[in-house]
Amino acid sequence: MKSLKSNIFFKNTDLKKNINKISNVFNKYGVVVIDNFFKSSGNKSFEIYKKDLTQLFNIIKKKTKYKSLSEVRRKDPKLLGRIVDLGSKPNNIISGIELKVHPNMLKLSRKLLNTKLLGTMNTSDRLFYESNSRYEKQYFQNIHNDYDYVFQSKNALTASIGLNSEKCSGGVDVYLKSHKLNFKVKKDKNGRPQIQNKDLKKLKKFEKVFISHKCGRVAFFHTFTYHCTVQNKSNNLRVAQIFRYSDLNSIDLDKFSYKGKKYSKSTGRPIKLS
Ligand SMILES: O=C(O)CCC(=O)C(=O)O
Ligand SMILES: [Fe+2]
Repeated sequence: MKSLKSNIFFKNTDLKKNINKISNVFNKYGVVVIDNFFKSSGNKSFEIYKKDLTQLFNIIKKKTKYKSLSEVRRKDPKLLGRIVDLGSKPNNIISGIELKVHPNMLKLSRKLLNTKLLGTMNTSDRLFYESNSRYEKQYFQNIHNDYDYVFQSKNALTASIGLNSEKCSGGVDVYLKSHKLNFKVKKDKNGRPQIQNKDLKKLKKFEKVFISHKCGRVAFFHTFTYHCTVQNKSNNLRVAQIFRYSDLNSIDLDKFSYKGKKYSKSTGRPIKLS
């Protein structure tokens, strides 16, 4: 069978020239990848954010006894986990908001979701620094689609931005056209939605494409597209920032699971947030 892989990769110049094609590919395959996304946009947020991250970690290194982030990860993984993502949803120190609202990100997200009413929900936005250690495994997702994890709309997408400064491996495997599937999930003992073995078999028939987190590359995948992490095997850390966008016209109020929850009389908010 002929590989469909080459169809999903674009260059930043295509954002101007071929935006309709990009959007058709997204609808057809459930994923589209654009290299050097932020280049020549006349907006320096990407470069500035990368510099900010480096400076932040220089400060952290000064405040700890470690010489590099990889060393922090090796010797005190929980510290690094505490510092950036590895669990921080929302990010507690630095959010990358300047990239999330970069004009090209907003414009393309609107185009891909075919909406004028774009939601920029951020409870599951994340920045992560992933090493090759066994420690990482606990954060890995089995094959999943983001809809099962993320608020809030059936017409939504995840944008995953490569921010690596050093050469590394790892990234995501994405199943082309799998956004058309509709599997029912069952929660495992950790409360994570898992797809069933019989559905996994069906999914394996779809072409799987590996997408690395090359610096400046942005992968947009539909919230129903199945994918999973491929671990970084290099000694450098894989750095990626993940943002979610949605079309608020298709907002799914059931996702807020307000039913059956106890609400505070004074604030009107759920007493225990999920
Ligand atoms: O490891 C990755 O880059 C993918 C993470 C992921 O699938 C997610 O956060 O939804
Ligand atoms: Fe995901």
